[in-house]
Parts: sequence; C-alpha cells; structure tokens
Amino acid sequence: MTTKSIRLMAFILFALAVLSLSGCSPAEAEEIIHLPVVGKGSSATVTPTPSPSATPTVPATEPPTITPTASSTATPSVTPTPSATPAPSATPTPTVNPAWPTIALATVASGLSSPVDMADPGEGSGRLFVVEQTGRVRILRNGQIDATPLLDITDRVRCCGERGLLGIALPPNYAQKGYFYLNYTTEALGKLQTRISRFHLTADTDIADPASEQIVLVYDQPFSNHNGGGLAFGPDGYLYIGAGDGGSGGDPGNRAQNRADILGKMLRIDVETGNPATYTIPADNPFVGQTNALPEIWAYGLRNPWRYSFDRQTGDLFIADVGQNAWEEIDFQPASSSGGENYGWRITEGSHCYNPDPCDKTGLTLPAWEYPQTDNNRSVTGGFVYRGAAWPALQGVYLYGDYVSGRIWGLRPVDGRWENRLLLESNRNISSFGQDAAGEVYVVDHAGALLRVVVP
Ligand SMILES: [Ca+2]
Ligand SMILES: [Ca+2]
Repeated sequence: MTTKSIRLMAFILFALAVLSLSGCSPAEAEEIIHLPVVGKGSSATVTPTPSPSATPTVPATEPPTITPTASSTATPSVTPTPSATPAPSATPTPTVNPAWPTIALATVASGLSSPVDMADPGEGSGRLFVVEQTGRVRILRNGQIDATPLLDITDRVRCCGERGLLGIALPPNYAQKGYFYLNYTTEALGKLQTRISRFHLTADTDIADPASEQIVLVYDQPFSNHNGGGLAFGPDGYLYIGAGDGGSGGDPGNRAQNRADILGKMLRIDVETGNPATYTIPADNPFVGQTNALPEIWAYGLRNPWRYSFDRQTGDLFIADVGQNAWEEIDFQPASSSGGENYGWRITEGSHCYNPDPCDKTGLTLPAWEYPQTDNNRSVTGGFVYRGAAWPALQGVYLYGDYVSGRIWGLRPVDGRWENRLLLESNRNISSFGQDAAGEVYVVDHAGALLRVVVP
C-alpha cells in the first residue's frame, strides 16, 4: 500500500470511530466523517459507504479529536476580525453591560429520535413541536411526548446524515391559520431534492394531515450533504430559506457565488400573501429584474447555513454558516439591510481566503464572528438572541453552539464591537436551538433530548 492509501485507511477507521461515538451531524456529517450516512427512514441505521462525492478534505493525519476535553475551560482562541465587524444596527445600551452569566441546561424532554428542530405554536396550550429527522413532528406536552405525532411523513422523507426532515416554521398567526411549513429532503425520479411544503391541520389541532401537503418550492440536490434545512419567518412576514451550496466539499460547482443558481443562498419568498398554493417574489428582493440572477435570492455566498434566526426584538438576522476545514462563522445582517449581501463562500471561509487564495475580498460581507476548527470544534449550530424574561443577564445575548464539541457561546454587541464568551461545555450534540413564545431558548440534542437554557 502506498503511504497515501494507508493514510486513507487510517482515516476511514477513525471516521467509523467518530460515527460510533458522536453520531452524525445533520449539518455537517460528511465534513466530520467524510462519508455519507445511508439509512432511509431510520436514524439508528448508520451505514457508512464510500461515495464519489465524499472527498476527504481534511488530511488523514489530522483527524478531529473526538473527545471534548473536560479541562478545556478557556475560551478558544478566537481571532476577531475588526475589519469584518459590522456596526450593529441595534445595540443594547452600552451602559447596560452585565457580567456574562454562567448557564446550564435543564432537560425538558428525552427519548426523542434524532431531533433537529422545534417550534412553539404559541397558543398557550403548553405544547411544543419537536422535529424528528426521520420525518415526524412530535408534540411535547408538559414534559411528555404524545404517542401520536402531529405529523408523520417518513414515507416521503429521505434520511439521514445531512438529509431528512430538517426544519419547521410556523407562520405568523399560526393558531388562526392552521398550517405550517417543513423543509425536508426527498427523492424524485432518482434525484435527491429539497422540498419546502405546507401542511394543514385536521379539525384536531393535535393532528396534521399528511395528504394535505402543498409543495411550495423544490430544488435538486447534486450531493447528499449541505442541504441547509432551516426555515424562518422574518419580521417582514416573508419566509427565509437557507439553501446550502449543494454539497461535496469546497463547492465544486462554485454555486454559492453564482446568482443564477439557487444553491448557496438565503432565499426570501412570500408564501402568505401571494399565491396561496406556492409563493410569490417580494417586489423588493435585491435581484428582481436582473439578468443571470434568481429573484428568490436574498443573500448569497453561503456554504451551509444550517441554522439562522431573527432577533425577535430588533429584526436583525444571525446566520451560522458551517465551515469547510478551518473556520466556523456567524454572519450578522442588520434589520435595516435591503439584501444582496455576498457572504463570501467559496472565495472565503470565515474571513480567510479559501478559493482562490489569495483572494479579493472587495464587496464581501465578512463574518461578525468566527472560530477555528480546533479543540474539537467542527460544525457551528446557530441559535437565538435571548429575549426571554427569566434570565435578565442573558438579555440581548446571541446563543450559539458547536455540534461536535457541544460548546455553547454567547455573542453580543458592546460599544460597536462583538464580544464573545464561552458559556458552557455541554457535551451535547447540538443539532439546533429553539425559542418558545416567551422568548426562552432551548437546545436540541441530536442524541434525543430537548433542554432549556437556564442561569443557575
Ligand atoms: Ca446537497
Ligand atoms: Ca462567509
């Protein structure tokens, strides 16, 4: 065997070890293990098989460490990029600058199957909806998971790895409307596709009808990874869809920079006031009427914006874009933005040139914050700006984490700069964060739990 093939073998063995120990991130499975995870309809079945698209992108001699170091209490050496720090449009009053709190996680529910998202129907019923990656939306009621799911579409979801039922969004005034939106991967005519669909409740608000599906938007996925998967309604009432770059590694099709391609973008469509079956284009989308650009695009240059959220108080948008080999990033878009930002990928990874290297960063919107893929940090999971009432010390803090290391950080603007702090070594597989109607923030543990952020 050549040295190269020995290294590859060593890497595959290592990757299998990673799989058995830490599972598989819905956001970044293949960046972690460099192998696709196959297993239709079952999150428990993780059968790695080599794939032509799964080109190892990390030297086999430098595998990510798989055991979070308990002694690692220091903030990872993160290099702020002063030139990349946008002036926040809405900063907390600088004089109100409480000390960083310590946080902890309180278990709300366990026994879930590969949960990846949650939503609060907000009608004061004490229910929360939790998305299971294989294709079910479960109802959590007073700490117990209902035996009957709100919806089961495992028959049309292709799971798992970075595929599956990946995201949920409830429209404004959900209780009156009686429908919700899902983002999932499916297969049609032998092609992997992302589907954004609307599902309606039955007369029973605890049961949605799988046959009520209205497909809003469909696009092909050239590779099994980087399918994005989030959905969020903006303060403008439009639906924002994070579309990954299509997959493989390094964006081989250069899709994220191609404004004629739907992949590698943040999309913005009107699903509520336009055509009720599908969608219309908001007239003020940045590329409306331009040639060689899709009118659905709100922003571009994204790699895999797995999780993103709007600050419910300010309307600012935080996008966590999963990195390639070196840098995980948080992009900040002020509520005043009129769209059209180029977040850099694949020209840049974080604030660093990726392809080409060296590169011209003119016109790029560089991250508000980035952290290196060191100390087991490997795949960023975006969270929420805390706007709850229970923990005043967290007010205005953007909480986010890393799927692999389980670390949770806080990021907040202070005097026009970003301040970042490690808040917890959770050792959880943080697949997502959630926010309830009261503004309390939750952590979704891919291993099967839903937890609430608390200040002990
Ligand atoms: Ca893909
Ligand atoms: Ca970027």
